[in-house]
Amino acid sequence: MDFEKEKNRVFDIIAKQNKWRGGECLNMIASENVMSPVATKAYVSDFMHRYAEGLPHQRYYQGTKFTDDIEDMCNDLAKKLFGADFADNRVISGGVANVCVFSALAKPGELLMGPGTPAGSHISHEKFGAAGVVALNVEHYEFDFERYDIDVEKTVAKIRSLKPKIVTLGGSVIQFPHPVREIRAAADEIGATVVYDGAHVLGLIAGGEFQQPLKEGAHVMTASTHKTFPGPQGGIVLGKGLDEKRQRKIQNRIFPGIVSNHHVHRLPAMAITLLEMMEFGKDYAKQTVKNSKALAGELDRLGMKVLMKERGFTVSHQFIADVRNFGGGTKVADALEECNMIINKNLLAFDDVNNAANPSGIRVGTQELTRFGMKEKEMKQVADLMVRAIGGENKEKVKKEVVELRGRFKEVQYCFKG
Ligand code: DSN
Repeated sequence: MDFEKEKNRVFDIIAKQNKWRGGECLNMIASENVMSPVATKAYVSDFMHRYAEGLPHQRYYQGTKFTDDIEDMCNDLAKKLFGADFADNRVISGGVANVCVFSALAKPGELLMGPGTPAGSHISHEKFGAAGVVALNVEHYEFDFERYDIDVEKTVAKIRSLKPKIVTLGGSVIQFPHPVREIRAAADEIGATVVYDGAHVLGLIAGGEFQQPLKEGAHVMTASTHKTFPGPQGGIVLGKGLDEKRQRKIQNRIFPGIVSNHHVHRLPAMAITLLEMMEFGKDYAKQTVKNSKALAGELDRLGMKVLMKERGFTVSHQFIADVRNFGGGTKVADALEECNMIINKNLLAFDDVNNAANPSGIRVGTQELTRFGMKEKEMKQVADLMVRAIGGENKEKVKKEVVELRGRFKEVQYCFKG
């Protein structure tokens, strides 16, 4: 093997990725974001070489006194920012957070209920995903197709009748607040735990621009830390009013249960992002939602069927559109990618979950465009470019305009400078 050549190949791939996704694309995957330059700087340190199994100050290896400091700092900042009395930053992704929490709060064979993937739940809430892997049974809530949302009344009746151990809210498609208070009231009747998957909206929650699940009654909030919350890739578990027993079970599931080392190098970047969100989160979250509404509205005006129009499309960072008229989600997502606009195809609530290869919809998120300073004016331009790309206009021409637009928004905003 020519090692020099292969080594250079690695750096060549990095350079291409940095140039393309990092500098020439309009990135609108609703689950991605960019860290600030200061958080990025904090990401690379000696911590990335180290181990720290167990809880701070109770580790199984030596050499962890500064890991304890940074992990304590992350947990304290997270509790403050999210109004939680319990925070654990050791889960290495939102999905892992869900496995830990679900397996801690219910035994094999017991029932978890949630909206279901076509209605927005993350795959980890499903029988074919993490919930099933830890041998839970799964039933879905009732869906109101007219409002395109959870049918609260019928769902509460179903919860009363099926008596699940865990009820989930939140997830991967979430344009409007979920009925946390109503589901908590039903959960209390049967002794179930309410788990809100805040992976997508964590940054909006931090900025006070979305529902506050823990205040509204969720016992636990799981999340990833890199979607609207623009931190390092990873996860978090937060709790409020959770009794000692359930808290300990969750912590035991994290370690020694499912996570061994918890990727301690992400903690300094997490601490910086928590601080940045305390300082700049409100403005960032507000503009993200404004941009999401503006982009959805303009796409709708230009002929795309954006869902939930009657309710104003969205009050989060994301919206979904039914693109069957344009050939379906796969065709549209591919056409956009050819013009450097990156979104994902998405199941809609009426889709068969087995139709994930070509679902009816697309999902679009505005958090990353917002981080780079784009506002409503640019959203109009983005909508125009999207519709032209899907409509079959010369791809090179559209792509050139995309690269030009992106080139004017290179610096991350809403963060510490220097
Ligand atoms: N499935 C991812 C998403 O919502 O995009 C999250 O893991």
